[in-house]
Amino acid sequence: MPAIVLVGAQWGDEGKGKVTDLLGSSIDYCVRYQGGNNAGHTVVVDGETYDMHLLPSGTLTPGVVPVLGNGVVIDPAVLLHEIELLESRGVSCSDLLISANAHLIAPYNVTLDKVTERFLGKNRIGTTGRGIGPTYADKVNRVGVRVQDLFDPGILRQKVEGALEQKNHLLVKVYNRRAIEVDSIVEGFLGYADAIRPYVTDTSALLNRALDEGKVVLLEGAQGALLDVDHGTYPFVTSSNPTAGGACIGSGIGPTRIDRVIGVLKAYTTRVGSGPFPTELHDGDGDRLREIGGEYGVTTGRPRRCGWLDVVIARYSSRINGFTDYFLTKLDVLSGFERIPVCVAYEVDGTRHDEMPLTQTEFHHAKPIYEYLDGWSEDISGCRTFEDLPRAAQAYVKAVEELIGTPIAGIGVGRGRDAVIVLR
Ligand code: 2SA
Ligand code: GDP
Ligand code: MG
Repeated sequence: MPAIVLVGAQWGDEGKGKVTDLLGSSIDYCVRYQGGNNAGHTVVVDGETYDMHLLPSGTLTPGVVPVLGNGVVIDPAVLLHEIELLESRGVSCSDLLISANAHLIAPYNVTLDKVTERFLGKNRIGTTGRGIGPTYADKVNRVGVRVQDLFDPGILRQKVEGALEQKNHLLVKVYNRRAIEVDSIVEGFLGYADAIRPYVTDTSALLNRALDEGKVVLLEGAQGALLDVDHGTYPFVTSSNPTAGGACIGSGIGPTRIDRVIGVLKAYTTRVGSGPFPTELHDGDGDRLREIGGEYGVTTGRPRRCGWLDVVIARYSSRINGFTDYFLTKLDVLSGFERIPVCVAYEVDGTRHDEMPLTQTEFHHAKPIYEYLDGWSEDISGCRTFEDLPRAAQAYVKAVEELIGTPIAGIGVGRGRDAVIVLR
């Protein structure tokens, strides 16, 4: 099997870290292709919890080579801290490889992210404040700083000067802040150069070579399809392409290399940050999903907004990603609800929509149309086969599979590595 892409099918936090970890024993490389340390991928191994922010979840599997592709944005301080933290827990990061073309998050971009959000007030995006958006803006604006610039002080200074010329104007004139000094930024970056140099390589060449040799490459998406800057609920999105197409751009492999695209779908829905969310619950059921599901941001600690499963979104996600199969996660969290609503369509100003509405305004006005499925009361965390599940839980899985029209390959029934039912 050549390359596999794994994408969050909703607004992130579907359990991608756990599913990546599950696939760990059958892959050779695990690649992050977009985003940065805004991500929070949790993996629980033998009762030990690892929160991966920048490094791929596959780092935790001995023998898997972790790769940060060209599409990732890297905060060097966070990178080195995460490596140190993992190594102090006995996880080796010595095989890590980093693209020379990945962009670096400069301290001024972290500042700008936070200041812009404050300035936006009630219209804020609800970013993680990690400098992600401004760094991708610099990349597209062609004033970004890349990993390779760390090893060429002359170019590095030139790029930082170019970037700060625009930003200091903004900071001083618009945001009433002090100007940022070129020297301090350049010195700060150069301070990381020696530590980062050993990891840097041409990751596109490496991955293509590995695929030629029959190795298995897993491309691990961060955030989720509905946070995609092109296909998500713009402007309430992240500034990269988590969708499957982004995996090629952000890793430097061609689409013909990919033969499986896994969608990770949570059995209900969550969202962190601002933006429309048709099935959001503002009642005791929402609080219950949050508490039982542990729905708090892995990076920021923010409580996640919770709601029922939305298959309009799942079908949309299947379409834009070309999912071959799904992993349905956190089914155990639904135990104990008498009946479980599933959103099958929207009503927008009196009109039924079976597909995602065309415009942002319509989506903001979308009211869920629910089908109600029977719940179950049993604790299912010990189930390891489909037949172990209570009848109503089996019916829920089958109904979801039918409604989304894509096969479900696995079901998550708990946080641990073994808490899974593999179907195919
Ligand atoms: P940003 O910081 O520019 O990427 O924020 C833009 C939007 O993208 C959302 N976003 C996320 N949504 C879910 N999970 C994410 N990772 C962390 C986690 C989030 C956390 O695993 O819990 O700890 O809060 C993530 N990263 C970005 C963000 O909420 C904005 O809506
Ligand atoms: P990711 O960003 O998609 O990797 O997801 P997060 O790690 O941010 O959030 C998912 C949370 O659910 C983590 O705390 C996981 O340990 C947990 N989790 C993953 N799969 C399951 C599951 O099947 N059941 C339960 N109860 N928890 C799960
Ligand atoms: Mg997460």
